[in-house]
Amino acid sequence: MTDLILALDVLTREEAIEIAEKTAPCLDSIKIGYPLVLGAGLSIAGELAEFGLPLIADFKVADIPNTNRLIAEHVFEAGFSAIITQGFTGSDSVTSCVEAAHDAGGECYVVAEMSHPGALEFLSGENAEKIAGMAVKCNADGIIAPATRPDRVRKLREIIGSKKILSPGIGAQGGSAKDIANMIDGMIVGRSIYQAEDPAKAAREYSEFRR
Ligand code: O7E
Repeated sequence: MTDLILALDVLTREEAIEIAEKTAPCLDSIKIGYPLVLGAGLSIAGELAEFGLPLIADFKVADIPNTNRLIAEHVFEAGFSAIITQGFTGSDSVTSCVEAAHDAGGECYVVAEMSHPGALEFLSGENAEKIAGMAVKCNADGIIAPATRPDRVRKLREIIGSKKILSPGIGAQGGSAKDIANMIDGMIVGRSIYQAEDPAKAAREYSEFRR
């Protein structure tokens, strides 16, 4: 299955609820992070959970093991189903997030390689491959890999085997759903849906790439 995950990076509760109402029937889950939570408060997670879709917490957690666990505990208490952590902090920090997620019955994904051009400075190539290998050893549920670089997704897939790959960078950042959908487990799409003139139509069009 390739899921369609909406990156709901709007800034207010009202916009978030409006877009979720329009698009939820075509989505498999919703990802929120700093833009919305800093604007609307963590309680927005409970409101969005009412749409009946899994909610992914994208705080790209990147701290020492104890702090990572404390953050993860808040996230799962707030109603999220999954958390995203950075991998460059090392295996003890990642393990802490994975364990907190699994203790709560949730999932943990590790950012291996990012989708923007600047990622090529530090967070790509050999470093990304090492992070992907480490994510497997730490028993993470999957990794984040860039839809803007399908060749890299292919390489990271060789390393992680059947673990999941969630991929941002489709649409606004130039990645193509058509090119990447059959290589990954989740397409993360933000602006191309929530900034579209007709978000419901845009979500429906992306949902056609689910398999
Ligand atoms: O470009 P958009 O508008 O489609 O949004 C993409 C979303 O994916 C946005 O929330 C951004 O923060 C996130 N993202 C990336 O764009 N690139 C990455 O490398 C990683 C993420 C991300 O979501 O990481 C955790 C999944």
